[in-house]
Amino acid sequence: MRTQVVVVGAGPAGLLLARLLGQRGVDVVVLETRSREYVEARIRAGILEHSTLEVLDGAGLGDVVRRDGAEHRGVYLQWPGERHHLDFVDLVGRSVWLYGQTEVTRQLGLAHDAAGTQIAYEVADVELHDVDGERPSVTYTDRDGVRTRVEAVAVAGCDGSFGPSRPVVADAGGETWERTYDYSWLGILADVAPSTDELIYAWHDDGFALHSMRSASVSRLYLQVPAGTEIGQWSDDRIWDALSTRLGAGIDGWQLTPGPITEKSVLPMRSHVCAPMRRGRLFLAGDAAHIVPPTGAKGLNLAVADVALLAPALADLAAGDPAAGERYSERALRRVWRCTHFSWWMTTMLHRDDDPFTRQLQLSQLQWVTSSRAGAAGLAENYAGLPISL
Ligand code: FAS
Ligand code: PHB
Repeated sequence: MRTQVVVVGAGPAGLLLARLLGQRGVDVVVLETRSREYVEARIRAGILEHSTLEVLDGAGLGDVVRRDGAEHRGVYLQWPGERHHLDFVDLVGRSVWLYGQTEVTRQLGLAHDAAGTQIAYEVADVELHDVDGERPSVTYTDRDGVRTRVEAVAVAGCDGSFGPSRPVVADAGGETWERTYDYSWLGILADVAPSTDELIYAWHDDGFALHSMRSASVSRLYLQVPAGTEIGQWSDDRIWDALSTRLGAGIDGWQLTPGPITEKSVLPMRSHVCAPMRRGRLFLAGDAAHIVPPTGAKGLNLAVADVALLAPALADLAAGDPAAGERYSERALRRVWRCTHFSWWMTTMLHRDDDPFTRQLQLSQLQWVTSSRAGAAGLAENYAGLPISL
């Protein structure tokens, strides 16, 4: 089989890249190990940056986000006794959109249905070949057990942090940076109206907590737990009690309304960057190239930014320009490192640390970004206002 670009992975990066390439008339084959139902049900990110919405507009999905999502002007930062709102629109002229990653993936799937994109779900034994040459190929076993080879002009590694693409780059001398944190997030979905209009990021002596949401009737909340926590150690009551305490029940009479928990999981926290984000005709995008702790709401948005840079480069490569893609890695990594720093900064500022000196630094940072317009604008620019290409 021959095509122009093979996309490995049908998460948001792979599906969006395939969509943008298809719109440019590029032939694409997408390979995915999981079932479509599994991929579309994965509960992950919830916040779309302004620039992400602009990219989704280009993919023909912006209107559904504006219809079904919710525009947020900013977030609350909180520590015991104090809650402060940062208004991103006032600070940097850009808002963010609450719209779940599951919906992004589902809507991309519908767009591919309409376009007739070739997506093979539930494949196995995916292997990449000859990426250093001009005719790379990918072999895989389809769900009927048939071993297949696809030859292409380029391969896009959108297969996340445990897929086959990243090791292919590492094997050629790619550099990796890793930072692990000694805490994780326990996340819940609950069938209860949010107790806040916009997200609350809370610093507390017991640990960090985040009140997010998915709709007017579904809340999404997280709390810091020690790394290695087993979900069974936390009963629903214990979760709600901890969230209520950490999110400041009692501040100006505010209360957290609990409700039925429909999903709970523990998400480990780490930062990881792989450079370069390519090897020959293999190009990495999304979690295949980088992982950020979710405190800065950057994971999904970074994947979108990679794809927005990669799609035109691969289209030019497919059209016969051998130099296309030369600058992709360098351009993408500028934003990757900016978002990696911001995610590390939000994480280390907000999560409980055992060192008393560090706790004073954290509180000083929080007091600064909520009292200084310059400090607030710096956070707002990184959270809501980064352009696709820095
Ligand atoms: P993905 O991991 O989403 O997609 C990669 C795809 O490749 C998967 O479907 C996988 O099945 C497939 N694949 C893997 N190996 C393959 C192979 N050999 N062959 C073919 N396909 C293969 N980000 C936030 O901003 N906020 C959050 O709250 C947040 N929460 C998260 C919670 C969890 C549990 C996880 C794991 C991540 C979370 N993230 C969050 C980050 C997340 O949203 C990612 O940034 C986003 O999914 C990146 O999209 P992709 O790069 O497409 O990677
Ligand atoms: C979410 O809604 O899942 C979410 C929002 C903001 C974050 C992380 C997760 O920083």
